[in-house]
Amino acid sequence: MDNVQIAEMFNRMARILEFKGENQFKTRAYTNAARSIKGLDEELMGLYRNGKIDSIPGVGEVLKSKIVEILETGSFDAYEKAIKEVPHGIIDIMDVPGIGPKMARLFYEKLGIKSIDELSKAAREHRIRRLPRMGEKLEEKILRSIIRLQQDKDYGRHPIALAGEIAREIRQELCSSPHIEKVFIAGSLRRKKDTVGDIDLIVVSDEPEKAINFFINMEKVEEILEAGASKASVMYPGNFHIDLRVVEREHLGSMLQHFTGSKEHNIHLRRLAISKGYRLNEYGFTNENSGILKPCGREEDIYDFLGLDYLPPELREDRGEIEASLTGNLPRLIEKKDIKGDLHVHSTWSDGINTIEELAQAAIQRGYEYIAITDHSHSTGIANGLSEKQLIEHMGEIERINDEFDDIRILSGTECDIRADGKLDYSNDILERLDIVIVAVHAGLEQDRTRMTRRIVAALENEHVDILAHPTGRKFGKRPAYDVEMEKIITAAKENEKGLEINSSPWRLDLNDTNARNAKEHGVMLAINTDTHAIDHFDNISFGIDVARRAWVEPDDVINAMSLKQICSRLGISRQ
Ligand code: DGT
Ligand code: CA
Ligand code: CA
Repeated sequence: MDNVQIAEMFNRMARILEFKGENQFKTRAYTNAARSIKGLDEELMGLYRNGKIDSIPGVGEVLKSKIVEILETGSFDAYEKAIKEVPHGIIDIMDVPGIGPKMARLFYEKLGIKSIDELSKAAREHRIRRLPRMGEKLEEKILRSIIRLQQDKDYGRHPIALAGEIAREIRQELCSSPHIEKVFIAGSLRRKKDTVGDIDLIVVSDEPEKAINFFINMEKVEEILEAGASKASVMYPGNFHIDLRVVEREHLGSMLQHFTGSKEHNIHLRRLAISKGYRLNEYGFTNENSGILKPCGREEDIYDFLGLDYLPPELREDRGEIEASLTGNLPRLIEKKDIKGDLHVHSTWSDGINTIEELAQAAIQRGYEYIAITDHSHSTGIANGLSEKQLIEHMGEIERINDEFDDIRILSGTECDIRADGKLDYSNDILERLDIVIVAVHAGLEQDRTRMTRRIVAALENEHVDILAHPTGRKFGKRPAYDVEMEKIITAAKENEKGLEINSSPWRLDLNDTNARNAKEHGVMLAINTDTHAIDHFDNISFGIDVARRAWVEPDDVINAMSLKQICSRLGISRQ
C-alpha cells in the first residue's frame, strides 16, 4: 500500500459515508486526512517502520490508527463494513467524474438506480432531467462522462495482481473440498493479461453437483448469478465475477485450452482443425465423417494433434503465434532465471524505505549480479529528490558500499526528472559521472500529445541517458496513460540507442504488451525494472516478465538479462 492508495481509500470512505448520510465532520476528517497524505514527502510505510507515524500533520488519532491498520492488513475494518452496506454499482457511480455521493443518493432514492448501466439507461430515457435540481444540460453531461469512462479499454477491469490474489484464495478453499480433485486458473488471468474482466476457474471432479454446491456456498460469495449442473458464476467481494466449470479428467485438456482462450486464438485453432476434417470444442476433436470424438486429457494433445508446438498461454492472442508455431519460429520467451539485475531501485536517500546495503543484500538473495540505485532528482517535489551535491555524496556512498560487497555490483544511477520543457534535472557534467541514467516525466502530465512527445524525445536525445522509465505513466484505476506518440518515442529510442522500461509495478505495467512488442520489433532494447521502494517490491519482477512474455520478448531483447560484463560494456563503465 502506498500513500496514493491509502489516500484513495480514505476518499472513497468519505464518499460512502456521505452517501449514507453520516455527519459531515466524520466525512471531512477522511477527506482532510487524504489530502494530507497525498502531500507527504515520505511513504507512510517508511514512517511507520521507523516509528514516526505520529508525525503526520492533519491526521487525528483515530485515523492514524486506521492508517496503521491499512499498513498492517491492507484495509481497515470500518471500510470493509461500510462498502458491504452500499451496492458496488453505487460506488462505481460515485466514481464517475461530476457525480458525487449526493447525486448518487438522489438517483438511488428517486429512481432506484444501483449501477452505471441503469444510470445510463435512465439518462437516455430522459428520466434524470425531471429530478429536482437536475435538467437537460446536466443529464447530457452525465451521459458524456459515462461514455468517456466506458471508452477506456481497462474500464471496469481488475489489475492482474488483485485478480491473481483472489483466484489463489478461492483455489485454496476449493481444494479443501473432498469432491474437488484439482483446480486450474484459466481465461485472461492464465494468459497474464495486465487487467482481467472476470476470473475463470476449472475444477476436476467426479461429482459435479457437489463441487458446484461447494463453490456457491463459499463464505465470501456475495451473490449467485448462475448455478447449473456443471458450471456456475458468482460475485465475490471487490466486484469480482467468478466463472467455474467442472470437468472430468478425460476432458481436462480441451476444457482448459478452451477456457484459457483467447477467443480469437480459439477461433483460429478451430479453423485449422476444420482444414484437417475435425470439429474442435471444449470436449475435444470430433471427426467430421465418423462423428467420433477424440477427447484430450492434456492441453498439449490439442496442439500436438494440429501439428503445432505447444503455445504458452501468454502468446494465445492470435497475433501470429499459430503461424510461428507451424513454421517452428516461436520466440524463446524471457524467464525469471534470465534476469541478472534490476536497474530501477530507490533507497532511503530519496523515497525508498531500505538502505542501499539492505537493497544490495536483498538483490544478492535473488541471485542478481548487479542493481542500479536510481534515487529521484530534486525537482520531483513528491519524492524527496537529491540535489546535485547530494547526488555526488550518493555516488561516494555507493563506491564505499561496493567495497563491502563481493557478490554484487551496485551501479550509481538516478531517476532524473524530465522537466516540462524536455530539459533534465541535472547538468550533463554530473550525469556523465553516473554509471546509469534513467529518465522519466513526473509532473505536467496533462501536456498535449505534441508537447509531451517532443519533451520525451528531447530527453532521449541526451547522450548520457540510458533508459526511459515508465514510458506511459498510467496507473490502473487512477489515471490513464498520458497522451504521447509511442511510435515517435520508439523511433527516438532506436536512433539514440536508448532502452525503454517495462515497469513491473502491478499498478503501472507500462509499456504494455503491444507497445513492448512494437519496440522489440524496431530493435529497441527493453529493461524489465521493478521501481523498488521497499525490498518486497523486487518480487514484482514477475509481473513485468509476464508483460514481456506477452510481447514476445526474448532474453536478447532485455538489458537486465545481460551479464555484468555485458552491461558494463553497454553503459560504457570501464571499472568492474
Ligand atoms: P476477460 O475475462 O475479459 O479478461 O477475458 P477472457 O479471455 O478471460 O474472456 P472470458 O472470461 O469471456 O472467456 C474465457 C475464455 O472462454 C475465452 O478466453 C475463450 C473462451 N470463450 C468465451 N467465449 C467464447 C466464444 O464465443 N468463442 C470461443 N471460441 N471461445 C470463447
Ligand atoms: Ca475471464
Ligand atoms: Ca468468464
